[in-house]
Amino acid sequence: MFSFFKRKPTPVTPSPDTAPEAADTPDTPVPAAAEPVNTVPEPVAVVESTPVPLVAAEPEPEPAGTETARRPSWTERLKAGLSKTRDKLGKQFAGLFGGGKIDEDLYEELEAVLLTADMGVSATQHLLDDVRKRVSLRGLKDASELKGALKDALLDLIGPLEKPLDLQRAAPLVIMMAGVNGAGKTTSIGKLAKYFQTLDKRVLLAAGDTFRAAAREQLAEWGTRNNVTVVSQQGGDAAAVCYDAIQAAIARKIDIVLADTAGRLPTQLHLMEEIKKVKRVCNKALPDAPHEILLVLDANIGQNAVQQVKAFDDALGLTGLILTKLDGTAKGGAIAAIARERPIPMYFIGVGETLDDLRPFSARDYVDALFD
Ligand SMILES: Nc1nc2c(ncn2[C@@H]2O[C@H](COP(=O)(O)OP(=O)(O)O)[C@@H](O)[C@H]2O)c(=O)[nH]1
Ligand SMILES: [Mg+2]
Repeated sequence: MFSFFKRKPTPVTPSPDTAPEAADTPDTPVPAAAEPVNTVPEPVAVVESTPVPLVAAEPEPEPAGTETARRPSWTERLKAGLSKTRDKLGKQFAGLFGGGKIDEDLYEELEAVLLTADMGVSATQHLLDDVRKRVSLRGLKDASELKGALKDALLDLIGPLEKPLDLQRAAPLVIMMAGVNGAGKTTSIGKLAKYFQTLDKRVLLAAGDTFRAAAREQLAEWGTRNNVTVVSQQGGDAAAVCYDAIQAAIARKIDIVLADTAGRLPTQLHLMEEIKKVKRVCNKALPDAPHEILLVLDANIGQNAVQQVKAFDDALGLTGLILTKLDGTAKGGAIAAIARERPIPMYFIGVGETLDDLRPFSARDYVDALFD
């Protein structure tokens, strides 16, 4: 049986059953409302911060005093987060949009600017063609009018990436993370746990990065901070952990399971097989699970993100993306490259390391933060 512990996971007696096999067998019965079952070979621990129902995150305290003590709003943080990209683009745009004639030289300069923001060749070409059309349709003559046309073109390009995550369509809704090491998977899970709690959702975390003890501890830490349960296992199999987490979520009427996974490169085929197995086993624990497979991308890799998106999508069938660390890079244009080459919904973007620095992606806010 599972054991439920306060904070410190303690091993429980292992069963002779071998869960990875059991979980991987097509005929494995899936209990409708599972008692947590001992289907794993290794000790399983559920770290429970508190047995009371999950509480919605507390509203940010408004410090008494002046307006200046106020925590910056999301729009302000988004703007600050995108400041590197904006500064880089802005300086160049200032020259471009300053005035003068719209001519071929100007288009060439614009092309160079878009490429340096890591938009990639295809998106850059697309944007240039679109801007040319808008310029001719609107009869624009002066370079100062180009900015509006470019903003509109960019908004049209990245707009389709904006899609709300449908949290209602299953309970528990199982969200599996994927991505390379250090992309921000575990941190994003911590942030999302809090974000979903503010929407009155009951959240459970699955410590599916079983390769490193530190990864388990890191997730347990996020669990404690957010007051949510973390299902983890010492050593062993990510698929088994996720299987058990889903069973526990069903039994406890949890709304959302966030499953962490170990980092991997898409070229590491054995590791890609391992994550495919996690996906299959989730599906055995609950039909249609995982409902979401999110690739977490570090914005610092710029347009190389496109290759990662394609490779993970081909292997796993991604349902969405999370772009982290936009605050540390001037390569924020990568979103345009993704929109052009593999338009998978960009559910969330991250602009910092605190709990509140991950929010749903808004194409309009993004374009405004880049240009204004
Ligand atoms: N500046 C910044 N750092 C981030 C962001 N998201 C994650 N990180 C940091 O990136 C590092 C790796 O994150 P982690 O979640 O452990 O990556 P994982 O290996 O994919 O699980 C940590 O130091 C995080 O604090 C972000 O949006 N902005
Ligand atoms: Mg991690």
